[in-house]
Amino acid sequence: MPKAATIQKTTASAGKVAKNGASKNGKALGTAAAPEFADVDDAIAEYNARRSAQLAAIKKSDKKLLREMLYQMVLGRRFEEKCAEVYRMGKIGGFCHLYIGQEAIGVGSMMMLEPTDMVITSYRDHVQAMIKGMSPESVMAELYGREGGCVKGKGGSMHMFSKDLEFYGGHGIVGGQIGVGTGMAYAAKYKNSGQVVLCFFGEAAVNQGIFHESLNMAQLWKLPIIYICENNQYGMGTSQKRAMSSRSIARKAEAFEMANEFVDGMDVMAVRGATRRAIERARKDGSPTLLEVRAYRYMGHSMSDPGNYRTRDEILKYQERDPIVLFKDSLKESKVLNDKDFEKIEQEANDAVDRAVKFSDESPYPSEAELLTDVLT
Ligand SMILES: Cc1ncc(C[n+]2csc(CCOP(=O)(O)OP(=O)(O)O)c2C)c(N)n1
Ligand SMILES: [Mg+2]
Repeated sequence: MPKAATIQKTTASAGKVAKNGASKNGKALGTAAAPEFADVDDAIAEYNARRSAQLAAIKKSDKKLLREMLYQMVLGRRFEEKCAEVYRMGKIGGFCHLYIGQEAIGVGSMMMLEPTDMVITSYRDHVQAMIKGMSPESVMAELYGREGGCVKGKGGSMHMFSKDLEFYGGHGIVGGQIGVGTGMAYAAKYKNSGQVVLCFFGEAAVNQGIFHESLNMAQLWKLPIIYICENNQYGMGTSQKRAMSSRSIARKAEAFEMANEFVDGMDVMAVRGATRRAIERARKDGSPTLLEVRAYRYMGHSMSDPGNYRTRDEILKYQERDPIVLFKDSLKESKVLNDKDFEKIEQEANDAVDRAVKFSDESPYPSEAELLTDVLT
């Protein structure tokens, strides 16, 4: 088997995890330890050891909330699988980037937010839009380019947006949302609104100047923003290893004296814990945080990716620590849910996706009169 793509682990022996789910050698303000690279087998060992932290976090959490978290993860997965299916049928045109494998990041972080808090992300935005409260119907219809979509079919896959829900896109320029998100946090501080901003981006965006310029300003001005780097290990067909000289993304925050944490993105409770700590800092005195959340993209970069830069074996290995399966198993072991409850969750998610497809099939295309509305000319 060709050597698997590498991923980061902390320098502490793999698997040593603090009770709160953060790396054991993380310091008071969540400063991540110097990471090194490990192969996927080490990552699996690390996760297995971390499982006790997930079980402990589950024990302390509300059962209804845990059920909702699992539902949102399953809904995201089923929704995206359906996207791939209808894309291949020609119902969705243009670019389409799927989130499969990364669900624990969106759910773990965004379900810590108040409805008034703001979110901004990249083009990999369908699932995050739904977690923020957008209906599967309006996300799917947007993908179809139909009138019933969240922006009337004029944005498509990469531009989910809802001012009412404080969801500010869906951005196609790599790293572009980091500057805009920082501006949103500045506005929240200026207006003393009490809002925090979650700003998501991929690891390849970290090589853009805007990342460094924004973090500098956010720390200098104490802006209430949480930068969440979804390190899925690839920027299109380029592995992080081939593109970044210093591969700990969390540690880059230290250049700005910013709090940071390195988190296992396959563990939804670990993501939740790290986000809780970051939100507390943001609400207390507006301090920003950088979270590097490691995950793995199961699907191609977009629907048109031939995927010849990695092996099938590598993908299968990562799928062994699937975030949904692992969370399900932990919930079962904790006696929060049983097999019947899981079946019900699956059924509810499948029904929601079917309704979204039906709605989108029936929704008309935008009329010609819409061509110049809501657009900057
Ligand atoms: C400024 C800019 N450069 C290049 C591109 C082309 N491009 C689109 S996505 C992408 C890779 C981004 O990878 P990453 O930030 O890791 O996010 P992921 O797709 O893995 O979620 C590139 C290079 C772009 N859209 N914008
Ligand atoms: Mg990436």
